[in-house]
Amino acid sequence: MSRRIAMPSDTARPALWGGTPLFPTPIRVTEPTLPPLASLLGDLEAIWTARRLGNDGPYAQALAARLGEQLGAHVVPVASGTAALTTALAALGVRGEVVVPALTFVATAQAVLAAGATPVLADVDPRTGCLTAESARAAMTNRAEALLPVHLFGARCDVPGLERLARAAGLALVFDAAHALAAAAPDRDRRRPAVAGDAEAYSLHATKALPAGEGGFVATGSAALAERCRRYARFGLDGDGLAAASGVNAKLAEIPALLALRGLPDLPARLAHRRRCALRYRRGLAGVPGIAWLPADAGEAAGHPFAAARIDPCRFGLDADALQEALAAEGIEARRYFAPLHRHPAFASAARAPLPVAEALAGELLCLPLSSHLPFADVDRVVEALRRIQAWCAGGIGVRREHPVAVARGG
Ligand code: T4K
Repeated sequence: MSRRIAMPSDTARPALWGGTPLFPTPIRVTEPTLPPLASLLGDLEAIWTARRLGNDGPYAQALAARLGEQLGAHVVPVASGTAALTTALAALGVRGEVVVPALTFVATAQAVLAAGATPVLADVDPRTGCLTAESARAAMTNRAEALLPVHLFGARCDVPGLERLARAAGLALVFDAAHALAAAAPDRDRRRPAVAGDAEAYSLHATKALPAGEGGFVATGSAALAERCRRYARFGLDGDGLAAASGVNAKLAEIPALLALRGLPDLPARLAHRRRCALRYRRGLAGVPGIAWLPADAGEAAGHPFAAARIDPCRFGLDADALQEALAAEGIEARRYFAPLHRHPAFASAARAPLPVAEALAGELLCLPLSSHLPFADVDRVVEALRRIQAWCAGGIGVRREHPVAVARGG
């Protein structure tokens, strides 16, 4: 007697294998949340009337003042997060080696080069993906002049440990806080620690929780360093109009400054929404084999800039690349943030030793859609997509035959 084989229903069939896409209109991995257009008209009119578009105009100044109050720091607005990093390093006079975590966006290392210094790569913590004092020490030589840790995906680095190391070794310490905008939200209870290290560099890119389009800022506890940052970002010019030091044009223009300024009151609500979405993903996918998260503990990811899933190919049934493709077929954009820095030809020689943790994490990471206004229903549909893809692959339903990139299970 022949055995009957149960055929999966069409709703169980992922789109890549012929099912109906769960998002007929594709969704992006992220998109900016903007203030209502009507609420900006008065400001736009003021800018039009004054014809003041840049050069430390009133909106850039107001943004710096407001952020400064909220961070309890001196704030220098600049043209991008990358410019914020370069500005901080250049203003600190860093020209030698800078220890950078291998797992970050390429901007972190590019900013070091732009400052005229040399990035040296260090491995990262497996639970957070961040640089640790130990991994930094292992990458340091006597040419080291600075540490440049990244609060990756909003997970705060071990700030006290890195500050101790920097102090003991006489190094400058700049934090890449592009993913850590949560620190810029108002802190009514004054529980937030002071600016870490010598300076923190933030991004106001369109993909961030406080989007200006392009923009960023340096936050520092030192008035003198803030002044050197301002000068560097303004062609090196001093008040007398003469260049006293090297510099670039990295000033923040007025319209991006306006967008960030008017978005600032909404920042706490945006961060809270991102956190709720991130927790919904974690809850919705709990128990699905082969899915973990970075940082491992949701509580560590202040502000949840990304929903960074880790895909174990053997347990999930697909690797992160193949899953990205399967999600794209569902109409879901997911991103492989980040290729480790030493995989970029420009930084291949910046690795002095193997970087096994960064390498392993980068091989698994896949960022799922997340924005400050993503509907919960969309989170739930992404969860459904992941569940049906995993169930399909776990069932081994023709995966290996029909999809060449699927991996063998159990290995
Ligand atoms: N340090 C770290 C750790 C960083 O992650 C970054 C930047 C920096 C430093 C440097 O900060 P910035 O100099 O950029 O301020 C994006 C961003 O360009 C970049 O800011 C971000 N990190 C990086 C992780 O991602 P792409 O090339 O992936 O962006 P793109 O254009 O593919 O857009 C991603 C998604 O967002 C797409 O679905 C489209 C959507 N999008 C994008 C833009 C620009 C919108 O909906 N609207 C938009 O205006 O780099």
